[in-house]
Amino acid sequence: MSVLIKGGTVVNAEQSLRADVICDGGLITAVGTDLDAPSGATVIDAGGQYVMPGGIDPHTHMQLPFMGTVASEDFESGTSAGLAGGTTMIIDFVIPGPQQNLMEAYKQWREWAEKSVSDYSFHVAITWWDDSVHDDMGTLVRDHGVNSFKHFMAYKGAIMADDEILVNSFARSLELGAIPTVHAENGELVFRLQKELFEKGITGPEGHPLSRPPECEGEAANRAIRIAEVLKVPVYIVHNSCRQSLEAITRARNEGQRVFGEVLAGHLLVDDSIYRHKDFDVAAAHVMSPPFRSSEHQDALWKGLQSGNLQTTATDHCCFCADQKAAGKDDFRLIPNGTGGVENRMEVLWHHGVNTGKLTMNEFVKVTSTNAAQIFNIYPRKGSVAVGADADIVVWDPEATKTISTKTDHQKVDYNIFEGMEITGCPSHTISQGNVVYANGKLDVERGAGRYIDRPPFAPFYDALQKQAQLAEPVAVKR
Ligand code: DUC
Ligand code: ZN
Ligand code: ZN
Repeated sequence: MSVLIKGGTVVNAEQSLRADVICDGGLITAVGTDLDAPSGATVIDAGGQYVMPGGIDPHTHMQLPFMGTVASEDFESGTSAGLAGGTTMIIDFVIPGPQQNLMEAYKQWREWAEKSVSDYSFHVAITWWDDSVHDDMGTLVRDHGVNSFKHFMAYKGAIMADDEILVNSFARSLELGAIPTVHAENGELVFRLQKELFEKGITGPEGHPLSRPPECEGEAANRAIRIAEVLKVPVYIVHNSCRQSLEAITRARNEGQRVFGEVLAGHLLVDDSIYRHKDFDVAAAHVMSPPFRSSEHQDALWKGLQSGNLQTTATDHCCFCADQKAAGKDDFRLIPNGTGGVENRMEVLWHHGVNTGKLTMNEFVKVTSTNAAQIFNIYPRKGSVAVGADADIVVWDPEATKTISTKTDHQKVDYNIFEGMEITGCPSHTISQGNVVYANGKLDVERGAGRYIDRPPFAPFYDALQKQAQLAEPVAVKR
């Protein structure tokens, strides 16, 4: 299938220009003025619209088995919802259970993801440690296109990585040319605070944010960053929700450390008063970790995005319906953690970022697509409207308006955390692998059309880091 996108303004991270775009054989084959349509091409009139790289959501959890249940959104429905919102690739997570063989978990997730309708890739979580984990990390990087490993510093007694695991895995990541990523919350403190609150009779969702204060996140972010500093490995902190973790990142970046930070659309826009909602279902629908925070933190996060200290936006899309959230009716600790948003990330970012003047259009492209492609080493195949890149494109209508609602979205969850939000600017068309998969409100997707995207290791840059680590070898004093 070939497609000509005619008369639009191409917006990339580095520049905007009036140009037509031709997609053929799954790739972008021409970007230029007054291009003629190849015979049989579908022509999209992009007059008055922006032609941008499809979004990359670097943090989703489709059909994740978690807290005694399984996330309601699967890889087919979740990637479909993503395409409806202009997101053409997700990076999801393989999360082995404690002691579960890494390769076995990886194969399981690959099988689950085969039904994806858009491209996808996987970070792999390190939830325990022994020689087999060390060796499997090597196999994953060398033979399976994995270049990032995730560490949960929270979820004690389940998937939490303690300092010993962090140190082993960060050091191994450097050896392999992979980047460690962390969910930064001090799991010991969260565990203790949860228990104290529950014993004081705080059993409802209001206990959730109280048990996970910003200080717990700031401490963990700083610890992960300092471990990475000592081991000389870059590090990526997922879903920063508060000023404290942003400050840890900013401080380290100012010192020249290679630290990256992600922020969720939800953390920018939803505030923590929701946890005190009278209706349990509404409050519980917002339970995710780290929790939504006050406006002080939201303001800081926007500034982090504007200053470039936070580089990527994501959703942590991990959906649970009301009947699943009800598991924690009498004990907030049992409410499955997770919220959606893969369909809405780009439009809420555009509305609250570009329309308010907080972000330029080029910065919007950076934080929704290009930076993730660069950090996770798939640029310029992804994250760019350029000849030779994958034809993953969103045609953006800046005048279109809509009211976000679970009644009209495509996400497989019964509550939308942006419910009722009126936005201006959303996709008119989404093109995935050169096919028009979403046009004027209608999806046209094929189960299984999504491809697993290999992400190569970070050589030769890491070779230099390793050499630096060797140069710093101490010399014993001869006595
Ligand atoms: N946080 C969530 O809210 N859900 C899934 C995992 C996570 O870290
Ligand atoms: Zn997390
Ligand atoms: Zn997550």
